[in-house]
Amino acid sequence: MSDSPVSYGKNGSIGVISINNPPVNALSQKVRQGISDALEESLGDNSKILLIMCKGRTFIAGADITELGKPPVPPHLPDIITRMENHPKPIVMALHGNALGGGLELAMAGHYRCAIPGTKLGLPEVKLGLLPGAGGTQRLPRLVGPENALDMIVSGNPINAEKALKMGLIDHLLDEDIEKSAIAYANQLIQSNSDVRPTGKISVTTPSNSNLFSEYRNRVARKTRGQIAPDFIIKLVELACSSDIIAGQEKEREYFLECRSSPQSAALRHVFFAERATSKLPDIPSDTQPRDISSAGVIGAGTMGGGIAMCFANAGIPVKLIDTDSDAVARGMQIIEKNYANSMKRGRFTQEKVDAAMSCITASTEFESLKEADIVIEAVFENMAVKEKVFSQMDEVCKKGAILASNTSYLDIDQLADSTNRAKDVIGSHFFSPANVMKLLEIVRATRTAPDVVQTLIKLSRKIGKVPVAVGLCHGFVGNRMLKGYGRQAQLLLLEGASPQQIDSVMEGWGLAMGPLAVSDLAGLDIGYRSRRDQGLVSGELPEFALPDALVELDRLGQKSSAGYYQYDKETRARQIDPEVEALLKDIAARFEITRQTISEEVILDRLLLALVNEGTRILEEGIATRPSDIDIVYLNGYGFPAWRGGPMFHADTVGLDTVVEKITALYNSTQDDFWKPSKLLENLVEKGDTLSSLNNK
Ligand code: 3H9
Repeated sequence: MSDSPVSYGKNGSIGVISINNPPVNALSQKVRQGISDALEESLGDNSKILLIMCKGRTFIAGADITELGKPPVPPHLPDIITRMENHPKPIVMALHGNALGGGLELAMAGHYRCAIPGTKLGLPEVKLGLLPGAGGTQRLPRLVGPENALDMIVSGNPINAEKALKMGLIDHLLDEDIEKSAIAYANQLIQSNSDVRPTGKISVTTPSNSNLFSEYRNRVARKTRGQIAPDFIIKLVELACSSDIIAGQEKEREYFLECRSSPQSAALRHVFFAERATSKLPDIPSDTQPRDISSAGVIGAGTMGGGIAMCFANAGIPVKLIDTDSDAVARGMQIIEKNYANSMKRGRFTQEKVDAAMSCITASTEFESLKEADIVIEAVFENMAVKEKVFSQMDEVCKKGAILASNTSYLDIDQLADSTNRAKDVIGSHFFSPANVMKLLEIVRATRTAPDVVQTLIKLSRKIGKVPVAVGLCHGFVGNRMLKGYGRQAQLLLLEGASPQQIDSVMEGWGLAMGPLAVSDLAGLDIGYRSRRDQGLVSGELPEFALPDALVELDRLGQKSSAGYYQYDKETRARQIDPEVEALLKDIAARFEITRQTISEEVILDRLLLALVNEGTRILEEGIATRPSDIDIVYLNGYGFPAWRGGPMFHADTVGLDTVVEKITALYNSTQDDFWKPSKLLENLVEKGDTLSSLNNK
């Protein structure tokens, strides 16, 4: 029996090519070979039409991403696609599930396309740092026009079959029973003597706006900053308007190969697998049954609590939002309503969706109303005594088996578990602000947390649209612990001579969504100030806190008071350099006997990024993170790190660990600062000539 994932057989006059390559029918070498063989075989029989369809849950979801980093093995997809388009018998493509990337490119080379309702069609290559490399940039504009093609390929977002029908990307909507209705459709085409219809021969409609491409480039410039693929895509769609398919595909191939070998694509492919790996924990069997979560409770109706409640409501999970008095609850509900109104204004939500979500949220001042909830998350003031009291109340009220979670950013979950009689049901669920928007959820495993509770949180995260990363217990967990060293370096660089604007611009130029000082201004400088006082630190005593302490004492709390590290325009929130901050910096530097001098871009990048790398590898050493790629996912989804850089750990590999250790050692030698002692893990990896990525396969 052949082990090919592709089979060919006859159904009356129809030659049926059937692909079966679970889980997503990716176009592996074997699949390509199988399709190529089947096309050949069909030439020699009396079939009148060919039908290509897939077994399992989806049509082809694209090229096999695991093959993209390796030397390509024939037959190559673009060659198969050209053969299909030039095939003498009409080819019908029947789609279900997802027709993505190379899958949609293959479909567009067929002569007729049909799909069951709800099928997703898209060219998501840009999300992998690529562009469609098998004719997608040339055929999509021919089928749907250059405007729609630009939107689909530059965003990488799929459209559904219903929209695809309207746009002309498919010809026919099938019934749910794909096999039966696709055969019926193919027979219909035979009866109407439908002929081959090569997509490559269609001329692209001239754009109605003669400035389409330059305007489009400007429109997406901010979003695609630093990435190479989007600009290539725009050029290729423009080329499709003026050249034939052969010339267009030649250029496409050239740009595709450049993207495929770029560090950006390597980084984004790493991210693709890293995101999926976070759900797999080596010490928790994958068949561990999660607990059922049909209802939830959130304690604390502030910004965080409200945002968390919205996450449940958006996923259709009824949630009780609790606070101590009716004013606090009313304020919380008002913030939620305002957030939803903003989402509607931006077109992210419809009125219907908002109504459905709001109907899931019930506000109350009664703790008792939490007694039926399957999970309760506390999001009260960040103070151990306050949280301990809340946990003991939760323990009293909540039903047996309910999960008790804390949204703390720093505190010891073990200590919170001690205030209950159910330590195994206690866990940390660290959302990031704004909780209804930010994708990251750090799931903090305390010493006694039961495995099924961890599994439940992982599954729940995916359900409420979050990317879960399970982490161990330490001050600040993974993200904020790493941020501490990073923030400290930013402060020291300021005293040594850099300006807030310089530091932020360098980091933003490198790809971060916001530089460290702009982020602090956005979050509010008073939060850190209060926490330092709670920890007993004297204001202005340590150089790394002297400036933020001084700013808060001058009532410069950040964006909310229109002044912090910068001055902010009250209307537009645009930031401006503030001479007062420069003067403060001079005074503080003099007080600590630091000579201010010119700081280079390279020094800023090195100090900030290496701080993340050194602390990240200490976190790995201590087993707080499961694998380096989990740390990358934390930084990408919680801290605005650019995905196309792969994350701080991937970046370290890109630089080379020997260079990393050399630079960190030089920083230690010049500062004698213990923070800059290279982590043991880094030293060991360099000694063995290994990479951090080698630790990802856990
Ligand atoms: C391309 O096509 C280039 C061409 O233009 C040019 C050629 C010349 N390859 O996401 P899930 C694995 S580039 C290999 O959890 P879902 C995935 O790792 C490609 N593996 O399921 C996971 O493995 P595991 C363009 C793949 O239902 C398992 O399948 N296409 C691929 O939540 C299940 O995946 C894309 O970028 C692949 N292409 O979502 C589409 N896809 O179980 C990428 C998935 O071991 N794929 N796997 O962790 C997706 O977006 C989602 O997987 C999909 C299903 C929406 C299809």
